[in-house]
Amino acid sequence: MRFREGIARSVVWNLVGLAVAAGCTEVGDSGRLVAPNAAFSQRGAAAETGVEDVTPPTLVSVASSPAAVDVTAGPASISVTATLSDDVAGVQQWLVTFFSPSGSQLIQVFGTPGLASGTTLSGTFAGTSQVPQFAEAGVWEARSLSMTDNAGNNTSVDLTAAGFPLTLTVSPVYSQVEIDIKPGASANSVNPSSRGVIPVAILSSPVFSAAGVELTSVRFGAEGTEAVPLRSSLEDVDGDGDLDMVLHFLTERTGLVCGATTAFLKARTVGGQPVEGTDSITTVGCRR
Ligand SMILES: [Ca+2]
Ligand SMILES: [Ca+2]
Ligand SMILES: [Ca+2]
Repeated sequence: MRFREGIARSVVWNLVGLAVAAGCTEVGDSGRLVAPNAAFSQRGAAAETGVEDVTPPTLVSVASSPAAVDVTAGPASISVTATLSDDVAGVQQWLVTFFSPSGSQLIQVFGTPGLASGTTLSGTFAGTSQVPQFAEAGVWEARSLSMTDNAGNNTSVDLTAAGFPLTLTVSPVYSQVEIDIKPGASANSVNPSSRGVIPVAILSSPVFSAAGVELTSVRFGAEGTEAVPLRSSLEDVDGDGDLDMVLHFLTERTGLVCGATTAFLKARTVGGQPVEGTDSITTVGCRR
């Protein structure tokens, strides 16, 4: 025990020595050093020299890559490289947000600060993020870049106005499947003002089984994003010996308007493969 007492004594001596060196006024009960003068003297130094930072970082340039990703089989990476500068405190963090075509999904790329080269006062910063599988297809857009420095100054820059419009094209690759609007009828007449339903068959083939379509993923209409199926059944509508999937959609939900000549069906298989089919239509019941 004498050995331990020796260590304890030397710790006490070191604490007292540190307290003296730091100009502390007391050693707390817990042994924690209390140094009320330290923060005060730092503030005093800043005030004396007039060093303050009230200006947020500025954007020099920004780019993203790649320009397009395919998320059919899984997520994909996207990276943003930004050249930023700051006057005194240095860049602490920055953020670029990409919005999906509908605006309902977003992907954030940021750095904290993610310095790739240079310094936080003038450097190139990089960040990466993931575009998830099944992300909305189309052209995504980054509207702004926000930056904060170590003093807490924050700003947001409109990227288009700044001359750096960042876009990302997300493209699931659709497999083409054959569909038959109004199976059995060759004139696929659609009355856009009808309150009825439109039957659509997804046809099976030697390499594609319509039974493997994920029912909740099916959409049908002017773009293939509109109506959800009311009901479905498996039957051989084209008499080739394999079962096809017949779905019924409310006409009023399809977005089909007078003069439309094609309609699209989009879906995914239970395995996650996007599929797309199209068939011609003739609109009826329209004013001439
Ligand atoms: Ca600053
Ligand atoms: Ca037909
Ligand atoms: Ca069939």
